[in-house]
Amino acid sequence: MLISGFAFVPAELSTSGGRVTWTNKDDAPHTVTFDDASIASSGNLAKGQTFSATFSGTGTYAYKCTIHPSMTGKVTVK
Ligand SMILES: [Cu+2]
Repeated sequence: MLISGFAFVPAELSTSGGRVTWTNKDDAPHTVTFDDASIASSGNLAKGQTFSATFSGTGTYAYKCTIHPSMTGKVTVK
């Protein structure tokens, strides 16, 4: 998963579970912060930094960048 052009790419990911990793390709810092606060937030990611989250249960997990709240994404675990 990329963070590029002030967007999560792809914005929606479908997966059977496991680990998902985001890499910030922008010069600006971004976060990956889930609505479900039980999933740890990335904190600020500088350019080139990565963040991984592991999903163990099925469901849809919405997230956003807290610095730029118009940046949103979803991970669906089937
Ligand atoms: Cu951002």
